Amino acid sequence: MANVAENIVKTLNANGVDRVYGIPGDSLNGLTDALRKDGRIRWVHVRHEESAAFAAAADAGTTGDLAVVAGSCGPGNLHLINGLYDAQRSRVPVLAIAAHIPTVEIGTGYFQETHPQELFRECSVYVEYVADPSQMPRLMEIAMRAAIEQRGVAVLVIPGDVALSEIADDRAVVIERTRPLIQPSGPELEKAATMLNAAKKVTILAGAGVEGAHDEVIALADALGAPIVHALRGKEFIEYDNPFDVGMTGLLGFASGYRAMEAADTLLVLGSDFPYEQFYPEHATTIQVDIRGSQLGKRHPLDLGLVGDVKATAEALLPRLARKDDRGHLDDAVAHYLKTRKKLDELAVPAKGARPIHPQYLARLLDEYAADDAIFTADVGSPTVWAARYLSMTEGRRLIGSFTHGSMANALMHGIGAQVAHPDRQVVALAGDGGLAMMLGELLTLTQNGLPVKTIVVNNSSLNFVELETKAAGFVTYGTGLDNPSFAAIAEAMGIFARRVERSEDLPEAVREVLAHDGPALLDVVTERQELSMPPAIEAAQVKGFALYAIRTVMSGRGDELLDLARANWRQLF
Ligand SMILES: Cc1cc2nc3c(=O)[nH]c(=O)nc-3n(C[C@H](O)[C@H](O)[C@H](O)COP(=O)(O)OP(=O)(O)OC[C@H]3O[C@@H](n4cnc5c(N)ncnc54)[C@H](O)[C@@H]3O)c2cc1C
Ligand SMILES: Cc1ncc(C[n+]2csc(CCOP(=O)(O)OP(=O)(O)O)c2C)c(N)n1
Ligand SMILES: [Mg+2]
Repeated sequence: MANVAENIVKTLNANGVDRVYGIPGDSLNGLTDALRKDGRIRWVHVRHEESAAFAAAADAGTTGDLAVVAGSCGPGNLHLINGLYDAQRSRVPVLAIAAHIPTVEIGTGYFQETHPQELFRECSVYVEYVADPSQMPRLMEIAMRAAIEQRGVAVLVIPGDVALSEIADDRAVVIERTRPLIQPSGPELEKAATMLNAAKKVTILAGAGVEGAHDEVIALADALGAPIVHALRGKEFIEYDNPFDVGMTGLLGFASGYRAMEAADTLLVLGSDFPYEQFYPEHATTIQVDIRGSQLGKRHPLDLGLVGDVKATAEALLPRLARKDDRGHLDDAVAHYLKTRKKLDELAVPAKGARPIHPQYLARLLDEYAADDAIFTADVGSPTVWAARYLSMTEGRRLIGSFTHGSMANALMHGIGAQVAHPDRQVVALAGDGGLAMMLGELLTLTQNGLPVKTIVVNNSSLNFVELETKAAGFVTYGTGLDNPSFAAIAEAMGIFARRVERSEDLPEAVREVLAHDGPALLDVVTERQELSMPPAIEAAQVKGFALYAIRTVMSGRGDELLDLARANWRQLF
């Protein structure tokens, strides 16, 4: 007779899951032994369970399929939590097997005891404790279905002894994702069409929900004469081959993205949960389309909310729209975008002489030399800024980040999952020096599992993004400096091909070499610490903040730093 763990492995096999991320432990013995005996599923051995969960998030995010992680009892599965939050908030399907202490010890304060159902509650769509083998395989099926249908994390909490118990029903059910056609009703579509037809200046805000609807959204923009602004998670799906593209909005966005929304009399939000209220236009009529009704009007008051899949809704809406012949709004927005783009590109140039390298230049070179179907991951911090502004998407490229959960150190861990899921594609992890150091041991995961991830370190000797936020808020920076070793030397000691670059003139060759290397490779780039990532429209509060920062810096005797800041950024300020 099979035991519970063997049935789990059988079910995973039946569902085409051929890899599990994790670290073993005695409470997981049932599962790891079942995997060993079966032999068909790859155990992706990481060095920190957090990495297993982030890797699974990127795996699921780039394939659309269920990814699986496992952690041992107590601290083992507790380490999964941050990565599971990331997966949950990015809405990707992940199943976590959280092993638990022996059933007889639960509630006694036993060694490694936690209460996983409570711990995982907030970062999951489903979490259940398997108290008895008779609950399986039903709970396994429910958990998988919940993760797949609700696009989120499902957690099964299984004591080691239950995993080793005989199962009465050794079935293996295949769970396929349903693909319903969801679109607004006829009268709702009519209402939307009437509003859009009456509008003079329509702008589209496109988010991650436009995945798979590229051509339909472009057709909509064409009919409406509407510029397309994107939210960060929409970038990878709508920026490419898009004559209506006017860039991103938000603090890290483009001036043109902000302005195209400001100038609109009607804003059409398609599959976006763009969170920053102050960037929505104050007076425009707002129409939002989202596949989940509960998302409607969450960020900004609506004039019309529609539940629908973007692709199906756009298709249904198109025949109801009268083509707008007045292209003034669109032409203005596109012209402004080209101007903004040019200004940003002017910053992506080599630094003079021995001055530290501009991170924009590094990002531009990566964009130029990376494969047409590269998967980029970017750390939370300034790497997110450079990725958003300088990595151009193609139909084949992907951009993965911890964009909604916002956790540091994600790039390498996401890179691991992206590379496992796509062994033949180029995976480029744009890491911060703070982020890389936080999960440095994960470089060993690359060597141990033979993953050719290219890790690019934006080495600015600081928690740079926090420095900028601090300055903008009018505080003197504190606790943000990083004393770094050579990351290239560390990588080499770990068996990774590495280069360190301190001068702009050496960068192009090094980028090419690292990207072309057949195996894991790391590029340690010493970049300008004082680089500014200016918001598209600086609010009065921020100007005041910078002024305040200047005063406080001088008063605290750090005027030299202020001079450095000015020297590094005169290009942007004047
Ligand atoms: C340091 C940092 C700075 C950031 N700065 C910015 C910034 O300046 N600008 C910016 O834009 N973002 C920024 N972000 C990211 C930001 O936090 C949000 O994650 C992002 O704006 C959300 O993008 P989105 O709306 O495309 O995706 P999501 O938040 O994932 O929203 C997608 C929406 O689409 C819906 N949906 C899914 N599928 C469909 C479908 N088929 N049809 C219809 N609807 C569907 C979902 O229900 C959801 O409501 C930053 C993040 C970090 C870490
Ligand atoms: C786990 C975690 N801790 C702290 C933060 C706050 N935070 C956001 S960005 C950042 C700095 C990132 O530094 P680094 O990786 O060096 O990137 P940089 O901005 O310097 O390029 C910090 C501390 C966070 N987002 N996540
Ligand atoms: Mg840094």
